[in-house]
Order: sequence, then structure tokens, then C-alpha cells
Amino acid sequence: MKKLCPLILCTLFSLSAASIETVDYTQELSIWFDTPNNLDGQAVWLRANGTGANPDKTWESRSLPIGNGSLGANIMGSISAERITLNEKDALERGGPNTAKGAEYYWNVNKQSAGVLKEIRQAFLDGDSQKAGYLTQENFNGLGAYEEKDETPFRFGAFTTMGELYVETGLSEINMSNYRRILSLDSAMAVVQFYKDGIRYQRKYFISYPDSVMVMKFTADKGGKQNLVLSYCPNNEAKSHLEADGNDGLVYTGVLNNNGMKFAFRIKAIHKGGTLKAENDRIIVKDADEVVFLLTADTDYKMNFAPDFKDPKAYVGNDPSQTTLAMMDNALKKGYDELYRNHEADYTALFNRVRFEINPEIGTPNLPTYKRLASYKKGVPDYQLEQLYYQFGRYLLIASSRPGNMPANLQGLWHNNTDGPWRVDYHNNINIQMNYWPACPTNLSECTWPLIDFIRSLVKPGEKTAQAYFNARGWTASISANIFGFTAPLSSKSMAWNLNPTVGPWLATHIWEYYDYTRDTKFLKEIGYDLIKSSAQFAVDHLWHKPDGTYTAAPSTSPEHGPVDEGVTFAHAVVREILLDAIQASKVLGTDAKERKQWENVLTKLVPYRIGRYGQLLEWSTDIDDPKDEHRHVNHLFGLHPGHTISPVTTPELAQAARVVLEHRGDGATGWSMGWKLNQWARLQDGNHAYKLYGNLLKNGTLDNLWDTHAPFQIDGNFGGTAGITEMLLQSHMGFIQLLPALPDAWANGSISGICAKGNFEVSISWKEGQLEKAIIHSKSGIPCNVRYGDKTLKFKTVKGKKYEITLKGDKLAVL
Ligand code: FUC
Repeated sequence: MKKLCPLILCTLFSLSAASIETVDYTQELSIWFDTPNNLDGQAVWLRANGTGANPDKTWESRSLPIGNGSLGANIMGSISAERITLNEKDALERGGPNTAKGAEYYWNVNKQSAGVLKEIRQAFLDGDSQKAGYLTQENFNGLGAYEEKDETPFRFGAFTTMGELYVETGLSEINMSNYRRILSLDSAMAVVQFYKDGIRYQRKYFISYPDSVMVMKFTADKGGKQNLVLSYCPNNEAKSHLEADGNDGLVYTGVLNNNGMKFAFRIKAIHKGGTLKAENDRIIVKDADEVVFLLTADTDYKMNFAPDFKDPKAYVGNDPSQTTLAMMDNALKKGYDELYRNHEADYTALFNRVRFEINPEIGTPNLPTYKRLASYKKGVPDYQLEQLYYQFGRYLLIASSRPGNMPANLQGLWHNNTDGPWRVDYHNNINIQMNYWPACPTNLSECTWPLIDFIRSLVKPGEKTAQAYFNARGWTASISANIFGFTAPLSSKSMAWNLNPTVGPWLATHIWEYYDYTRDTKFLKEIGYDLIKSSAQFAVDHLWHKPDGTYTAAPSTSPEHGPVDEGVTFAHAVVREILLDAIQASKVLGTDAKERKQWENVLTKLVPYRIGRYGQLLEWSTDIDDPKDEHRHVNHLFGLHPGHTISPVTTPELAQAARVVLEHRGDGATGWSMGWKLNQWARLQDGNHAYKLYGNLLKNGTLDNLWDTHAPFQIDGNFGGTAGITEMLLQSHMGFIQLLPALPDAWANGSISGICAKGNFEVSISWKEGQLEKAIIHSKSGIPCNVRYGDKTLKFKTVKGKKYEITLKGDKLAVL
């Protein structure tokens, strides 16, 4: 972020600073507030059921999230007590085979409905779509409920809070000034600073991935000022026990009522000066100069790719009271400075790969982020806020998705209640996929690993779902998944959202994407290919081979929209994508030539894209589209984005039909929907319209802490936004690298470095007055490079490890 007044706050604070450093973190790439939060929302434990709003608005819009992929926390930064909400995504979740009725009951969620397909398809042939719809609705739901009130024990489950910590400070807001609550994206650290009675107080918080520990440091520029009482409020869905651990710590053990999942955390406090003691369930600090709290947390959850369907403990692993002990021993040995150094090195190695600047010559005053957002909403340009939002998406992915953990869920990793909107689940009809759109393009391919592991966890249970409903080979999943391999449709008869068998193949396209960006052939051979192939097998088998020789997805629905159909565009687009992926993957590995022929054959006979009476890309098999329809889902444009079967360069007529759909749908909607349309407009290479969607996402789908809102808070829009900006600047999905394909007029000057293109290229681009200045392409696999800028093209061979500078020479692209 541009540093307009780097010294002002520094100086203010440094006048009296003696024992604490005087960094002004607001001058870094940061999200910050200048007023403290109140404590009204503490541990209210309200359930935001269904699609309900979060009851704690302050938490939702004014807390600061930190995390390391498994442990997450939100910092509220109140004065009289620090309130910290805690989460464990690896993984504190209710539901699963260890619920009271046992494993066999848990896994008995699929209806055996494949036998009904013949009748449904005959009804379509007879033109009786009502009968087809009725039969589908009665048979293509599942046996497990989505709401706790509809089923005891609740087996689908929900992501749940690990409770809240409070650190009472004994300070009031009287005579308090210069308050700052800052999330530094440069160092992945939250900082709270303020003056009180002339003394400068500072709290710092970070969660380390390499050392699996949360670190909290309380200091002041005057000695003896730390009078703290640390206490904890547990999740009331658990039996829990909290006790002192020696003189300087607490140990908590809990067991979730619903499924017996064990979880634990430990806290140790290290103080300088004064006294410190652990008493029952509290840590009491008196007159200390400085206190560092270390927190380690874990559950007994174990990821399982091949669960034994009879074993209630299939997902039960190590005892968390032991694992947290080992983590704590390690953290205590290292101490604050070393823990911070490790954390910073680990985080910056990922985060600093990408730099982004828009119109660097135009400065914006360094105001608190919520004030900047408010003036942006009124139409005041703020390019640095746009940069910040972009990088915040990368920050959030690093904080919520690191190898060895579960993927980012509907709220990433941050949730403050016992149950939440849509169970804070893995929603497979757009949301989890959107979470991972920015991973490879923004040079965070490692962060895809939790998604890859999650997909692997769906295969064995997903084979049962594929057989039960379609008598199909391979595997699939349905609309909602959990950490315990849930792949069946839910019990609702509302087919519009609950019938969605192509979400499995959609997930599997991410496996190919990962390969396509990284060109990691070992991965493809050892892990990726089987996932893609078995998904392609499902895709083929689940289609209806009609008497006229065509293949169509019957029955299917367009996500959350419209009737049961004999073949929706979305389902066909996904099938097209996974079959193309499988064909390419089998060619890369030189395998399955015979099966490849079948995939190619199905592709040629799959019902094609069709253009309707308004010039729109048809959403359903018949032209029932309504130009006034502003539904948030735009899944029938899957081929435009995230797929690659529609493009203005290669299929201009279809691209035009997709444009008509986007024009009909309009530029508003929920946060994630605006994020998606931003990507789709970018793929249409209309930079100004993409920019309009980005503006709308910031103006109408963003909370004060820059979290995306549906409403309520849902993290997918953050990731969709970051992915969309990358799509505006670089595209590589059509077999060539396109530089600045959708640069808006407003971004006249700028640069981005370190983003990635398919083929394992790293790309840096700078532009001036709306024109390419130069691009540096780093070839990391040494494959030929095919570049486009506008209508100019350039092909050249590359050597692995070499960088190539591309510029405009006259009206041609040239490589230096
Ligand atoms: C999809 C969307 C909803 C919501 C839910 C979590 O089903 O249609 O708007 O985002 O996911």
C-alpha cells in the first residue's frame, strides 16, 4: 500500500516508547480500525440456523481473522477485555459415523434409486415432464437431514466454535486515545494499540503454521502495567473440563455431545516482571511488564480416504491432549522471537510471491479501512483499496488452507457460533470451488492441497452414491459435504438445489487444474489421474443415451433454479470439462487409449450448447429463459468460467450468447455471485464491465473488515474477487497466455508480478496508459510458450528455468 505519511503515527507513538517497538502497521498492507469493539456479542452462542444472519454483527464485520489452516481466531480488540473467538478446522465438527446410532446408520444415506431412471427418462420421451419431476423428487433425495431439528442424532453435522477466550485488562476507555486494531497482511499478524493515561499499550497476535501455535503478546511502554485475567467460555455443545496446568497454564479438554469428538487446547503464559499464577480455570497476571500467551489446540479428527463403513471410529485419530502437549513443548522451547521468525518466514514465502499496484502515482490518504470502504461506496476511487482486497483474498487462503488440513469451508475457518448458516459446510455447487479459484493463478498452488485431500476423502463414499442413484462407475458427491465423507443428496425434496450429481466431476476438474498449472506429472500419475478418470467414468455413466443417439443429463437441474430437466446446460458443460480433462490427462500419461475413445465419442454426441430466442445461451433443454430473471446462479455459463469451452477468441457466437445471459442477470446479487460474474465478464474480455462487477462486489458485498457477505458473511466472494482480478490481467485457459485480456480504462497504469499461467509459467506484467509495457515470463517447465496481447500473437520455445521479456515492437509482440 502506498505510504503517504509513514512517520506521523510512528512519531506519535515513539515519543514515550521505551520497551516496545514503534512500527506503524497501518502503513503496511493492512486492514485497520480506529475504534475498539464493545463486548456485547460475547459467547451468546446463538445458532444462525438455515440461511440466517449471524447474531453477532460486530464479530462479523469488525473482527480481524488470523489462522494457519487448522487453528483460527478472530481478534475483537476491546479495551477492558480482549475477546478472541477460536476455531479448529482440523476439524471441530459435529456429525459423522460416531454419532449415537453408529456407523451403519450414518452411511445409510443413499436411496437406491437407479432403477427409477428408466421410468423418468421414459416420461421425458413421452413429454410428461411433470411425471419426470415427481419421480425425481420422490427418489433422488437422500436419507440424511440438513437441519438438526429434523433428525436425531444429527448425522450431517455442522462446523462449530471452539469457544472464546477473554483477557480482562482492568482498563477502561476513559482517557484512551490513538486506538488502532490492525491486520497486517505483510506479516499475517493482528495488532491492537492504544494510549491510555499516557501509556502506550500493544497486543500482537499471530498463528504459526510451522509451529502449530497461536501467540499473543501483551506489552506497554511502561513496566508493571499488565494486570490481566485470562478466562475461557466453552462451546455449550460439549462436555468440557478446564484446569490449571502447572502454575502458568491451563489445559482444556472437551468432548462434543453429538459425536464424541475430543478436542483440547493448552495455554501457557510467560511473563516478565510482576507475578503470574494459574488458578482453577483462570490465569492471573499482576503488575507484569510483558506477557506472552501460547495456545495450542487440536481435535482427534483423522482424515480417512478409505473409511471402513462399519467402524464408528473411522475418523478418530490421535488424542488431542497429547498432540497439543507436543506442540506446546516445541513452542516453549522456541520462545516468542523464534516463533515469530518462523511464522514470518513461512508466511512471506507464500504471500510475497505476488505484488500488485494500480495507478501508483495516485495516492489515497491512509484512513481506517472502513472509512475508505465507505467513501468507495459513495463513488470515490481508491485503487489501493482495490489492491488491498485482492491481496486479502490471498491472505485468507493462506490463513485457511494449508497442506495437511481441511479445505476452507463456507466461512473459511472462522465461525463464532455452535451452528451457522448452511452448517458452515462444504457447499459443492459453487462455494468450495470458488474458494480455490485464486489458488494456482495467484501462486499459491500449495494451498490447493486441502481441497485435493478433501476430494480424495469423497471417492469411496462417493462410489456408493454413484451406484445408488445412477448405477454408475466412479464416484460423485452432492450439494453439501462434511469432513466425514458425506456424498449423498440431503433429504429435502427440493430438487432445484438438492439434485446435483455433477458437483463430483466439477470438483475433479480442480485436480486437472492443479496439474495444468504445476505440470507435476508425478502428482498426476500417483494421485490425480485416478480421481479424474473415475470422475469421468461417473460423468459418462450417469448420462442418458437417448434413442436418437445423443447423450443428455436426465434428470438434472440448473443449480437452485428451475425445473427438473432432461438435460441442463450446466450439467453438460461440466461433463464436457471433465471429459476433456480426462482425455488430456490420459494422453499426458500415455494410458487408457481405449477408454479415451469412449470419452471422445460421448463428447461428440453430448447435447451441444444452444442459443435461444433472445440470443441467450440456453439454461435448460427448452427455451424457457426469462430475460428479467436475475437469479444469482450463473452455472449455465460454466463453459465460459470456470470451464474453457466458451471463449470470445475461439467460440465468439457462444461467447456473445453468454454475454446476453450476463446482461439479463444484471450486475447485482449476493457477494459470491458478483464475484463469479466478475470472472465471467473478465473471460468475455470486457474489462470495464468486469471492473463494474468488482466495484459492486466491494460496494454491495463487502463488510467493514473486507469479508465478503452473502449476506451473511461467506468467504467465497473474497476468493472469487481475487480470482477475478487475476483473470482481468492474465488468462491461460485456452491453450495460450493472454496478457491484460480485460484491463479496465480506470486502471491506466500498473503492474502485477508473480502470477501464474497454465503450463507452469510465472508471469509479471506492467502497463502504461492502458498499454502493455512489458511482460516477463518465467518458464518453469520449459514447454513452448504461446502468447497473445489483443490480436497480436507470439510463439516461442522456452528453456526450463529461463525468463523471457515480452514487449511491443511497433505493432508486433517481440521476445527479448
Ligand atoms: C449456494 C448459494 C446460496 C448460498 C449457499 C451457501 O447454495 O445458492 O446463495 O451461498 O450456497
